[in-house]
Amino acid sequence: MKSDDRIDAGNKRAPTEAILFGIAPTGDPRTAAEVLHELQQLADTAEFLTAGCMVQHRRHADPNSYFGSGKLEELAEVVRLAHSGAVICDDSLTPNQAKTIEAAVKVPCIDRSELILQIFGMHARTPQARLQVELAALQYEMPRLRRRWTHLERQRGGIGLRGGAGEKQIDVDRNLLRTRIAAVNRELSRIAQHKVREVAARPELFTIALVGYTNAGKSSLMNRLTEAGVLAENRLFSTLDTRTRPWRLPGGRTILLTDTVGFLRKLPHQLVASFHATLEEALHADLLLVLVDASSPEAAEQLRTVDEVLEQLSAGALPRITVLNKIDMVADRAALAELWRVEPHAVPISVKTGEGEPELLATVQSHLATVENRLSILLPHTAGALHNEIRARATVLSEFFTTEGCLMEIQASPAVLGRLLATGARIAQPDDLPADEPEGPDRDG
Ligand SMILES: Nc1nc2c(ncn2[C@@H]2O[C@H](COP(=O)(O)OP(=O)(O)OP(=O)(O)O)[C@@H](O)[C@H]2O)c(=O)[nH]1
Ligand SMILES: [Mg+2]
Repeated sequence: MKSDDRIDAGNKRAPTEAILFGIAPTGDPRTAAEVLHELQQLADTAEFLTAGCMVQHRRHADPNSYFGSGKLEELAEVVRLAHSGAVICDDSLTPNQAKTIEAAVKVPCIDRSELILQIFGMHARTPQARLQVELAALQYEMPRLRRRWTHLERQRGGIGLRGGAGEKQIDVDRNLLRTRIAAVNRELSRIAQHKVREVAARPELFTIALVGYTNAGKSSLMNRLTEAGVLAENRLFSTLDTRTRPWRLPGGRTILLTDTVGFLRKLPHQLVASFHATLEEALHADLLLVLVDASSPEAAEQLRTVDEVLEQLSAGALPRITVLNKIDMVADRAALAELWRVEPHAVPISVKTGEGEPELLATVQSHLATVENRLSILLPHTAGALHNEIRARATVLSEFFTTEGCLMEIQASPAVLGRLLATGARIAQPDDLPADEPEGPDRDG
């Protein structure tokens, strides 16, 4: 089998039945299906049918064959009895481990990295996402060329690789891969530069990035708040590119929301590197909303993974609000209480029912109040055109019309305040207040 066929999963094919396998620590009381629950979701998303799960309890994977030899024979027997078309490993395998497993089970062996690459290949929509997936797939291929050619040589009855046609072909392929990798990198950095210019040209709007484990409900929350129409579905990695949409707060202020690619435990390192640029854009945000699927039995572990990835991206210190989503589906109240103990300031919500949305809004607004400045300004009638802009970019705490213009108390970032003062507004003076209003402008809520 050519591994291109596996990575290019965009083509429709009849679902292949697969046996999932992995290792668990000695003494782990979970069933094989529980240990491999996430792998099964991934396999499902990649359109495989799970025909069975097998787990070996051991401390480390065998460096040559992943499973021990007895267990590997058992796996081969199960594959034979179930007539499975593939085996899928819960970890990333070395080319050598994959080769040994395929020789034993006699069907293609797909590892976690390859499975995730397939899913990314299926879901990539924008040119940037497609190139990022292609880059990751090319890098994944590079060390595996030898395995592919060993197969071909064996099929043709060759006598091994040394000096044979396969060896020459590996060199040719390796050069082709290198050339393509360089071209994709060039194209990606062109897109990245364009994005940097785009982000820099954005009006100084407060930006929030939605980050979190895959399937936590980031796109659903974005849709609910902005009516953005982003694809949200019960599959892993629905979103691969970064999308930014305006969120209009009550009162008319607009802040930007950025939806991002979901995180995952044991994400292939090629993909982490490729998607760095996408995430980097999001990580220029002023605030992170870290979404957690509170109904998942793995919620605490998923939150830890998110923390680790944020650390790796040097975004660990960004201000953040943790949001416990899918509260409508939480069955295990004790697990929820435990999450709360770890994240005492987390906001519980349900994007589905709308529960908790007002509290989330209030939390975001009170964060804004702590990081922005308040100022009383006078907007002279001659600068009346700025009025709508102020409403969109700043929180208007009060406003009051006088003969001079509009007297406003506003809260905004120093950049926005600076620009307003440079384009027609001025700082309000005590004598801007009408004589009968010595205490200050009326508050209108
Ligand atoms: N019951 C329930 N389901 C929800 C809630 N929020 C989201 N979902 C569902 O969870 C699934 C995943 O939602 P998405 O918004 O695609 O999740 P995501 O975090 O964007 O996922 P990726 O893009 O894959 O990283 C969808 O089927 C949603 O309908 C909620 O509050 N309650
Ligand atoms: Mg999404």
